[in-house]
Amino acid sequence: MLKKILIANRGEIALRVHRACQEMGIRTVAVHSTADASAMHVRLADESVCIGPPLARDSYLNVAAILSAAAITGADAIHPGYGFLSENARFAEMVEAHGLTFIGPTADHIHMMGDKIAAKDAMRKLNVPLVPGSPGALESFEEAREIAERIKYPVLIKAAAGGGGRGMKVARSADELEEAWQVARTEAKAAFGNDAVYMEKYLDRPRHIELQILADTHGNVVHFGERDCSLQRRHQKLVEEAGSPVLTAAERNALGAQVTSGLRQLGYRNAGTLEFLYQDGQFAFIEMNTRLQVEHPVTEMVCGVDLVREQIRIAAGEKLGYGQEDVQFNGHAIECRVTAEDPESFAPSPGRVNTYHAPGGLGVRVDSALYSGYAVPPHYDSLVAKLIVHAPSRPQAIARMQRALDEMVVDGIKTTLPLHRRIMADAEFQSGDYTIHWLERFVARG
Ligand code: MV4
Repeated sequence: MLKKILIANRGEIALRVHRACQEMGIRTVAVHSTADASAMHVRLADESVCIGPPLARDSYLNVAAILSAAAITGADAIHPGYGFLSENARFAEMVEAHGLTFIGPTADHIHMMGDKIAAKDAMRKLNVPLVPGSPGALESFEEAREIAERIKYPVLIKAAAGGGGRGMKVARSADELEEAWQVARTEAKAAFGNDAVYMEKYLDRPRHIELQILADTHGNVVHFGERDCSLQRRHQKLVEEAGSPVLTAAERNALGAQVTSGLRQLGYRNAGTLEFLYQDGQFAFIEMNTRLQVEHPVTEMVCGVDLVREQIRIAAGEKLGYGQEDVQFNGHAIECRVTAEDPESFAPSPGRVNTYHAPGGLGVRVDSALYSGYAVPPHYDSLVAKLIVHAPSRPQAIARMQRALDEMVVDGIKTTLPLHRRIMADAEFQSGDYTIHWLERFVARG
């Protein structure tokens, strides 16, 4: 088993990884910027190393500083968390080249899934359902026009190096295509240094449903069902649920069987999430994330699994030790992402937290690095707490979330707590009948 893990991250996810390590008897090394010297992840870790100034590029993205920190502390593995270097194939490669274990997939699989065209190619070969579109990169405007005529407008042009909503252009008719093609390519070149683009039929009212999987290094692949992440604004998720309010067990099992058999053929390892659009009863794969995700706790609550512990066991070469038939789905879980932002304008609101009071009680979990007196620095992601509830049914989970939101206090900075209270009280949210467009409209109507 691994003896000491360096956690190459900050905030609540650094704590989340630390907690799994502690329970496994593994020592932890925190790394931090000068802005995070008094952060909770630094306080709780067994050891800590300052890796640079506040700007992420100089600290949490500073590969040389992180590898040096691992060397001087004698760590034998690195957990990247999410964001920062978590999906950087070269980082994974360098970690392993330095004789350390990267707690995640192989550099080759990270690289493959980072190229959205290569990822779709792989899924096509594995018979995972896709959105109709170009078979690969668009070679010319002529080809774009022919494919758009065939699959019918509206269509989307997406950057191969994009993902997460960056570098997408809609063409609603033939006269919008040339501009979409030009702008998409120019922006892709500027943003990613790669102007490869591809085309998909534009789905106008999908849900965003993702499937969690784990794969060990002995050929065992298991899925842990889906998360519905449709409640987002400008590609930032606010609320996630497990399971989706609209999916049947039969649909979940069929998709899961397809995906796990595909990933076994690929030789994928560690944790992964496949993102799908779901509309009119059909799934269409769009992207795969090769990291632990922010919203992993809702899956943990419903399946009773510690996904970080599993990631560490897999990285140490252990077998999963259970099969798909052992994974049970119990009740319903909801996560609210509480951010340090104005709940109406979403303007960032860093600063000192005077009072922090976390809710508790049956079925309530808070993943947060907050404490009373902590100053939320302005340099990083605005997430300050994930409030997660678990209950036997969706209506009971909503009632529990409302109760927990009312108990929770974060004073001194603005947070999105009031917005979460409004969402949970909304009849349309409660009905479960929403798409990826619902939240923007809800926020706009105020
Ligand atoms: C789409 C789509 C409609 N049709 N692809 C945005 C993020 C990136 N992961 C993929 N995205 C989308 N791809 C087709 N063919 C609509 C979106 C989309 C979206 C997807 C998931 C969650 C929120 C979204 C918000 C706007 C657009």
